[in-house]
Amino acid sequence: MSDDTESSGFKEKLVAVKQAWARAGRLLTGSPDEAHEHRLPPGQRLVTNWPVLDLGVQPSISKAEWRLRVDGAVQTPLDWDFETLMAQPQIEDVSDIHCVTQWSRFDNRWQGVSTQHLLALVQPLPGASHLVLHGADGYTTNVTLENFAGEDCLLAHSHDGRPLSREHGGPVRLVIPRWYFWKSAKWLTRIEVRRDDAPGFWEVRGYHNEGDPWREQRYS
Ligand SMILES: Nc1nc2c(c(=O)[nH]1)N[C@H]1C(S)=C(S)[C@@H](COP(=O)(O)O)O[C@H]1N2
Ligand SMILES: [Mo]
Repeated sequence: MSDDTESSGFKEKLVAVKQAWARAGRLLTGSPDEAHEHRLPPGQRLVTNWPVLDLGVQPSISKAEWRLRVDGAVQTPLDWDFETLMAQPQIEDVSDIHCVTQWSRFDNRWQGVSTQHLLALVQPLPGASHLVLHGADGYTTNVTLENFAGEDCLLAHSHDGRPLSREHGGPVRLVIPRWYFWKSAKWLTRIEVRRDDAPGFWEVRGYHNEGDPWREQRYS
């Protein structure tokens, strides 16, 4: 009798472990819909603080000084100051941050200008396929035009209703929530639209060229 109870308890544990493996496997190989039932991507842990990651420099740019240039393979290049950015239609989007160094932060409420609005203004030329995002600290990162144009992507000037702090990339950073956070360039000053791909700072140093947290595209 006691043997039976013990072995059924053991069985339950085994099933639980196998279920966990199956779930983990699904995250890597399943459809995106299945994967997103689980909000924390594989290998990530949840934090409630907000870590700061940079190259050891945090440029200090006032709103009066800030400029954004969009150039390259576009019909209409643009050069914005902060006032012009604020005069554009504004959106708010809530999304999760997933950093390749394995922390995730849920429910970030961003305010700013959608990348779709920006693209509608500059009109990428036929053949334009990739972008390089430039930060004032010399940082660069590459992204496909398609991924940049996601409806949850924005040029953010505020987080949780407050101006973005210098350490987190203020006055303006990019937010591309569906990819590891290294694609979200801080202190954004230039967006270069290209007809070819040009790997950025981390992409040439061993990071994955894409960076989908749900597929654990961390390193190449
Ligand atoms: N300009 C610039 N943008 C950057 C970085 C950087 O060093 N410089 N680091 C990237 C990395 S690796 C991460 S994880 C996030 C960190 O953003 P946070 O400091 O606001 O958490 O910014 C990304 N954008
Ligand atoms: Mo990162």
